[in-house]
Amino acid sequence: MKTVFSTIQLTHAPTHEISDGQLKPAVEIPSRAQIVLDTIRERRLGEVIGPEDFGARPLRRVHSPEYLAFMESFWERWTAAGRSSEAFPFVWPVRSLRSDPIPDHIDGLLGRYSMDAGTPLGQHTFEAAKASANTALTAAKLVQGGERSAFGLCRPPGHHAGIDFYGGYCFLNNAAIAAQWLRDYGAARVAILDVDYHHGNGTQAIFYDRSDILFLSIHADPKQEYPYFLGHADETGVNAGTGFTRNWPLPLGTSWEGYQQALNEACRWLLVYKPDYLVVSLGLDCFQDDPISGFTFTSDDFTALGQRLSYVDVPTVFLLEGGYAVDALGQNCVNVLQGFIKG
Ligand code: Q9C
Ligand code: ZN
Repeated sequence: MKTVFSTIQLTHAPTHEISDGQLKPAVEIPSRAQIVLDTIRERRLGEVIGPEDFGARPLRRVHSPEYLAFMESFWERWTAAGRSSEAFPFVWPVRSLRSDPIPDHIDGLLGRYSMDAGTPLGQHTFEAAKASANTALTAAKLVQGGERSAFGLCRPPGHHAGIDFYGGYCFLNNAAIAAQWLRDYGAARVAILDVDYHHGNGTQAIFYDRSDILFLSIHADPKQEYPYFLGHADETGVNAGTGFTRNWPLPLGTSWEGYQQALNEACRWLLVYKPDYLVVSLGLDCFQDDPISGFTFTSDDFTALGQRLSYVDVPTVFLLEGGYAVDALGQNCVNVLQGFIKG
């Protein structure tokens, strides 16, 4: 399986994040990508190639022009306001406040275009996010060109980012951008299976009213876990998209044993839907030693996960999402990918 990666993705190097209401060391850090890359080479998964530059068009198919313009101009405006360190939003247009008009002040804009205070936005963040999206698009193009599978070593991740907001360490929704690109270049149906520990709220919202992109997500119950405000079992799509979103919220402490029933159900939906392509939002944060998560997967369980996905037998694009136990991240990630290859 080929891997796509660009070192530009390492330039987003946050120092801190606001987690559990406190300022803590950042966990979505460059060494995550580095260890995955090192393990891919050690275990000879396959060739590693750089991404192609797809430009702004595929980003505009998913994100609003206003949001992309905000991201593009953010650092200049932030420094013009006399700020010099990574940014955190702190006021949001929640119920009874207005989402329009768009504020002029950078602190208002930060809140308008974000969903949480836990996601540091720095000088090189958007550059890295664009490289990450190009990595996803290049992996999608490999599979569109006839490869059975490809791995986009995306970082920063994408699945929490919505049409016009960032959050959950995500800025551009790599999986959504790749899925939409596959639709635009010939596929009739694309499925996204999100196995990150956290619900993929951004991806779900982007495709919620559509039947041409199926969204399936298995994750920690949002009543107990981030992102709290989406990912419940009764969210199944709206209008033309009714029935084309499915969520499997699982209790904290879920093991591979408990996970498999949901995964088998999700795989059955895939068999019925018969997508031309499958995009897997591949978080590795279901791991037992993940510092911010509460499931109990072992490293071997990730091999079994890859194996199970190979039985679905659809051309598959794997895109890295979360996973914060850095020492084991390379092993866990390559286990999924080699489990898939070896079936
Ligand atoms: N108690 C991804 O995995 N902070 N994002 C949670 C932990 C946000 C995770 C606080 C977690 C975002 C891509
Ligand atoms: Zn996650």
